[in-house]
Amino acid sequence: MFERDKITDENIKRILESFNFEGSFVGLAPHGCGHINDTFLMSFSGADGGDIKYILQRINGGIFKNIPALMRNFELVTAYLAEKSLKAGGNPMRDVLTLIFTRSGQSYLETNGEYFRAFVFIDRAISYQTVEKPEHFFEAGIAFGRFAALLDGFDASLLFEAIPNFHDTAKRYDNFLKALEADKHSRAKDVKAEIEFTKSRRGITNAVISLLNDNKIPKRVTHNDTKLNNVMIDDVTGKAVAVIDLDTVMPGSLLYDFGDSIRSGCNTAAEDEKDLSKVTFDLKLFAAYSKGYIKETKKLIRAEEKKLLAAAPVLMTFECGMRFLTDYLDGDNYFKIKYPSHNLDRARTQYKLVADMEKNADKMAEILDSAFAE
Ligand code: ADP
Ligand code: GN1
Ligand code: MG
Repeated sequence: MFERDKITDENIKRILESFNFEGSFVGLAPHGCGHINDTFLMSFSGADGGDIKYILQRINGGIFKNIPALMRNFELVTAYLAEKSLKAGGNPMRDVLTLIFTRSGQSYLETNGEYFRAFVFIDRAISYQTVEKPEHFFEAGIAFGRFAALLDGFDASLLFEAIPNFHDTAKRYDNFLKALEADKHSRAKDVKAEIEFTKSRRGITNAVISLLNDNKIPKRVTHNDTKLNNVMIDDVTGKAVAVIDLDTVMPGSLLYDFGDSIRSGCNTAAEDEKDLSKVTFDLKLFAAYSKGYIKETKKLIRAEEKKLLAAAPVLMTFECGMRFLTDYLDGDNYFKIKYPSHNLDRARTQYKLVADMEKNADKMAEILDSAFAE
């Protein structure tokens, strides 16, 4: 097994030989705070002495079972978005995640059982872990809303389902029950309150998936992982530059994307904050994101989706908390952790947010109404 923040010298050699990088290699270091892949910043020195940077990722082969098909999704979606950007007079190398291909024309490299891909580094931009300025979150709303609108014309049937049933909250609930039943690490006794909390919300798990399966709300091409740190914000202008982390772009509901952004961005503390008194749901941030997202998607959203927009954040936050709790019970096989109770701390923040959102349901609906009225 590899250590997650290291790449063997042999693989580094293969990577440098294989990908079409410019300049001479200077070094590489772990980068970012993603929970799934191993991400590194690579530095090169250009012929003129200038710095050239790339992002290198070791794709999580434990989670993504068919990496060639996943990368085909990446190629299709990024090419589609780059064309749209060009047509609109944009700069696709900056506003779309841009793959670096290998010298033999592949979008990834397999070596010694590990899979790597490389991207143009989006420079002079930050992916925030928590919202520092409400304007940034408004911009995140614009970026994810525009992403939905741009992909409205994309043929969803071309996409491979990288993680089946990803936002099927009812199936996630069944997985939670299985992990609880197995209780492989005898952790259930220490998380009785969280187990109760989960069971008491069983009734909401079908809210979106049943409508999607019955074709009562549209299946769209969605991002499915719209957390705040999956959008890059320009250092100078504060505007959103690009939506990144396209592993889970799959057919889904727009409600998932809206809900997951709210889950991650409206928290007044970090996702793994231990002091729950710091974790609250921020309605002003909810208003900022909603304004941006609805501005871009107003023409797209159908009445049946609109009705569920206020409930989507609760569902997605509950689902995410339940996934963290399930992984904790299961022995932490899915999300990267830094210490043994990390997933439990994450689950607790999510459940605190769920409780807070439930109390604010009416206000959330009012805010959405005014965003639609603008
Ligand atoms: P994960 O699936 O593990 O979340 P991501 O693709 O989101 O992986 O990448 C992890 C982090 O790396 C991002 O949150 C961002 O900070 C950084 N990152 C990823 N791609 C780029 C890029 N092309 N340019 C600059 N930073 C990037
Ligand atoms: C993971 O990959 P990352 O860190 O952007 C996860 C999301 C969760 C999120 C919780 C493929 O997102 O579904 O909502 O952690 N991604 C995957 O922070 O499972
Ligand atoms: Mg990410």
